[in-house]
Amino acid sequence: MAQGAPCKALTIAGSDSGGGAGLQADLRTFFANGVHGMSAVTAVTVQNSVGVRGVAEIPPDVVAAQIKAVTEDIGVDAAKTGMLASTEIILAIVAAIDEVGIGRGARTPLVVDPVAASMHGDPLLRADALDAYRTELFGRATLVTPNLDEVRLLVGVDVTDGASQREAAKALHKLGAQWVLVKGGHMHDDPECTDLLYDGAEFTELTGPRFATRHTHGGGDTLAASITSALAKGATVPEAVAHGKRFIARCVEASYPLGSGVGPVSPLWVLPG
Ligand code: PXL
Repeated sequence: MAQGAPCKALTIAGSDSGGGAGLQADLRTFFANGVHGMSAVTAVTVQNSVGVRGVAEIPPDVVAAQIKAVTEDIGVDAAKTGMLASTEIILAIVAAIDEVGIGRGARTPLVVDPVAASMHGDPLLRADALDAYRTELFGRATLVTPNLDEVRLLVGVDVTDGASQREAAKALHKLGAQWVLVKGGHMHDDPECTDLLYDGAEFTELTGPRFATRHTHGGGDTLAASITSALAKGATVPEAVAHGKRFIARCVEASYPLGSGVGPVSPLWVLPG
């Protein structure tokens, strides 16, 4: 007997040929959270565990058409963005999500993970596209989830402790996002991973374990995708972020080596055996 369809989530992101990060991480995270995953591909990266060898951007109108195609027929309960590559792609996404009702104030919540570079430092966003994040995308975000490098690029705040993390959250909130999650995972002096959630009124610290592994490729994507999964199922933002934090901790614990470089975090622990 056919079962009812599960909740549905869309990732607007780049492909990682090595399968560690990007839309591959998003789709397996949606699956592991019991959510039907869909993708609007923004770029194809030529990549392995050592680094990014090349990037081919998808034409902006094709990115927009993917968003419209899945929204009009299948429906989207929550969406996220990852690698967006260029200003032109961001502008096409903004027009498409406005048209179909994705984003802050619309029917479908939007998580914006402002991916700027791979963990090896390879650029995944043209430098001139930061402005489109600031002026176009953040104001449409239900939640933004920058890491510390992205915080520095977007608002020029160097996060080194709790006070600067709060300052960064305030500056990011001013750019128009409804909720801000400043991830502290890269603050290596902290024996734990402390992320800060802010809605313009209240700060909430979320603390998780720090694991001694270098295999954390796709960690940011997996966190944002697990938050998006919970939003698709109807959770509030604080509930979804708390879920994401628990989920990513287990994925980092279950990470594995791959190739000669950096291996991925993994949601395989949800499966038996
Ligand atoms: O983890 C950020 C990220 C997102 N998207 C793509 C990536 C990476 C990191 O390498 O390759 C396609």
